[in-house]
Amino acid sequence: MTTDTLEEAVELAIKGGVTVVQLREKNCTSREFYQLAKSVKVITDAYEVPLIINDRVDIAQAVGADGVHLGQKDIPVQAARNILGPDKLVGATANTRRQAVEAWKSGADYLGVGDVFGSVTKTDTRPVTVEELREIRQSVQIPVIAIGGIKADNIQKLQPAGIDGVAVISAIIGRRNITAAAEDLFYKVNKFICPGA
Ligand code: TZP
Ligand code: MG
Repeated sequence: MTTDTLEEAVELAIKGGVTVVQLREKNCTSREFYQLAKSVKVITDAYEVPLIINDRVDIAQAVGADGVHLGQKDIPVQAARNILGPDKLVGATANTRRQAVEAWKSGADYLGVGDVFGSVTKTDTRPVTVEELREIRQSVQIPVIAIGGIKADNIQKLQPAGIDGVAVISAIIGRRNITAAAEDLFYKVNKFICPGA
């Protein structure tokens, strides 16, 4: 990260066009995660950008976030929905067609699918090909967001999958000029992923 705080990085990324922020924290206490979520939410609220909390329904609820993102080892989508209610976003990671259909039928609002290009940020991932991504996209009626090693110079390869968006960490947060990196990706998402959106 090239800023002193995550809050600063989030603000710079939003200025470059990021439309949703997901807060991921794997190495901190619940108290620290809660406090970080609260302070990141001050920024996302100021820019009216939705904030989604990774893994933790309790923290999403405690800070009034817009939703939660759940992996295959987190609590089930339906359980999170029961806690958060119909108006919050419940996203799910799905890397096979079966997982995708199950999450969709359980009431997920969107799917995160990857690792599409080999992430250096998360290494315990399963590779998903562009063809598999396309099959998943065709199997569900909720937005499909690709993740994993996506950068401005490989995003175009996702075009045949017909997906709805991309999620990135290093391609924005790991860059020296966070706003410029987000602007570049935003331009390419609109050109190759969501033309006409
Ligand atoms: N799930 C699959 S890959 C990944 C997650 C959370 C990390 C994405 O990070 P990066 O830096 O954009 O590859
Ligand atoms: Mg998780």
